[in-house]
Amino acid sequence: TERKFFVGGNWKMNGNKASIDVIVNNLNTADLSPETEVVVSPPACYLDYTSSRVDKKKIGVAAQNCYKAEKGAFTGDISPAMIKDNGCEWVILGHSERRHVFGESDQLIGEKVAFALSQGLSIIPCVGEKLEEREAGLTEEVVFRQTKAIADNVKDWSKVVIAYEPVWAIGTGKVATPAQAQEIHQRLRTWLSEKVNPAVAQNVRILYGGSVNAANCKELGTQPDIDGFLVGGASLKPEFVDIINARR
Ligand code: G2H
Repeated sequence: TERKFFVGGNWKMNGNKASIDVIVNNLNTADLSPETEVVVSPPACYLDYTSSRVDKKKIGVAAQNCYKAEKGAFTGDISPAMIKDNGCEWVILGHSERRHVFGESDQLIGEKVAFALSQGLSIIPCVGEKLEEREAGLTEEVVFRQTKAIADNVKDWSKVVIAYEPVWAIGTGKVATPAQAQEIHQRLRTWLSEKVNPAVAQNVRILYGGSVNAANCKELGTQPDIDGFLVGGASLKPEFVDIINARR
């Protein structure tokens, strides 16, 4: 396929200027595969600090969330324009922690998708089932419902990289097997082919997320419908470089 491999580092609510210096210096000087598109995602208060330090030729920067309005009385939130003003091009939307810790709905995430795209950001919307949903045989129903709420709000798919992150595999050390991940990625691509169109399904990158590390990334990365990773815990460590280079 021609889909460029993509690895995002989602730092979540971790770190400080000193630890960001260590991560960024490591990435800037590392031998990163030019075949991989790399994005890191710091906490909102470090967007400027991070984007002004990464080597922009090799590394993009994403916010972890944003709101669906340009400005106004939305205490505690940030807008797409603010993300861009801090030198960043991307935003993660609908991460499972936004859904399940902060109660974001499919409806709200869809509105954020539409607004972030309209403001010129590229987006990494996330989908994924909870353990009880998987055990009840609802994985596809949940993933397709979440994806529909996103897809209904996308016109330009070149600005979208989807992340499939089964909630039971997030930060638990319990990674999906390559076969489990591939199965859902393939079904999601088929869904996109039928519900959006075949060209979008063929070209959109679908990342796997959930306890990806240096030890498991190679086998996951060889699956035909896995086009990269969204990495949490391991993106804070030097092994993030090995994950970026998983296909080498
Ligand atoms: C899933 C992932 C990053 P981790 O949330 O988005 O985190 O790799 O720590 O499971």
